[in-house]
Amino acid sequence: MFRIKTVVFLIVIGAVVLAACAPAAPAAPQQPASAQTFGAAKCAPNCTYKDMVMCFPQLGAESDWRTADTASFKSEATKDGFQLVFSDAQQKQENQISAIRACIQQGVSVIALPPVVEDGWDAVLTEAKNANIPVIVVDRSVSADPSMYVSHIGSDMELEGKRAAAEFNKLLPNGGAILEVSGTTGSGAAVGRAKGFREALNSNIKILDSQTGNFTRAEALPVVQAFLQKYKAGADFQGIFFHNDDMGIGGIEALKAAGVKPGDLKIVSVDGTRGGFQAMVDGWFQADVECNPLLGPQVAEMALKIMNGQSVDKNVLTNETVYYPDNAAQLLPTRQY
Ligand code: GYE
Repeated sequence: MFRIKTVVFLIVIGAVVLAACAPAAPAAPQQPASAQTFGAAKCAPNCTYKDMVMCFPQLGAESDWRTADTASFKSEATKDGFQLVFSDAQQKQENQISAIRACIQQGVSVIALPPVVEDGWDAVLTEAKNANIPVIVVDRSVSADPSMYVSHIGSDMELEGKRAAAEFNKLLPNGGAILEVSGTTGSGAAVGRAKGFREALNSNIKILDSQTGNFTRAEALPVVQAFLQKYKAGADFQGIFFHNDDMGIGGIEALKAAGVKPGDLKIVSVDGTRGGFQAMVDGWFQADVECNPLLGPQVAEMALKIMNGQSVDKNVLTNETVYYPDNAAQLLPTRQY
């Protein structure tokens, strides 16, 4: 009897002690700073495109993808009737930052930022936020805290890398070695594609070497030339992964000059531009992972919503696919970029 009482007593004491030590129930979660309130313009909720001045500090003109992206924003501005403050940063972050500062001075309604690299945006994003100017990060990502911008619209770069790897897994079922010509160092596109690619590549396929071609034809050509001097095509490596079509096209020039023939190597690229389709028709690319540059309409629509104080999604991913040589000739005339 005494024993049972002692046990009950101990259990009760134990429960009291446990309750006292348990962490306090969490306070009701704070409402995250949302797009609903941040960035709403004075004209809200009746803003129209006539009220919109969109700053678009384009990162450069390095590729056909970029040219199509720029055209998409410019034609959308004309169609909708908003003002686009366009600049070309020539792949230099400091140029993008000064363009953004000029836009803040000017008092634009929204900034659509395609960041050349991921890091180093905190200061200027804070300046935009303090000026109550909403920022939509477009295309590539930033490493800054998501509270620093309203939304991101662009491709899933990691998924693109995974898709490219899946193609090599099919093209080299017994394994082998490949080379990688990557995009701009530190850019969300290159970082994401490289990461996804490594995650999904079969372990019997080795990445022999990887160098940046900065997303341009001109810089990829010498990269492939140097590869061909160092490694024997076919024997030392069986394929090349290009992070975009322009670099693939530059690389093909180097391959041709070295006597490599279409089909000698397995080549997979990213973007799905007309140039990439032509490379599939010509037998050079075995697959082209789509990356859609036509972001103008989506970004404009979101910008107007933000101005009107409406809520928007934090991350909007573009729907994309993979293209193959078998119907490339048929699709080529329908390609918009
Ligand atoms: O793939 C490449 C361009 O950021 C998704 O940048 C974009 C990439 C695209 O130069 O062609």
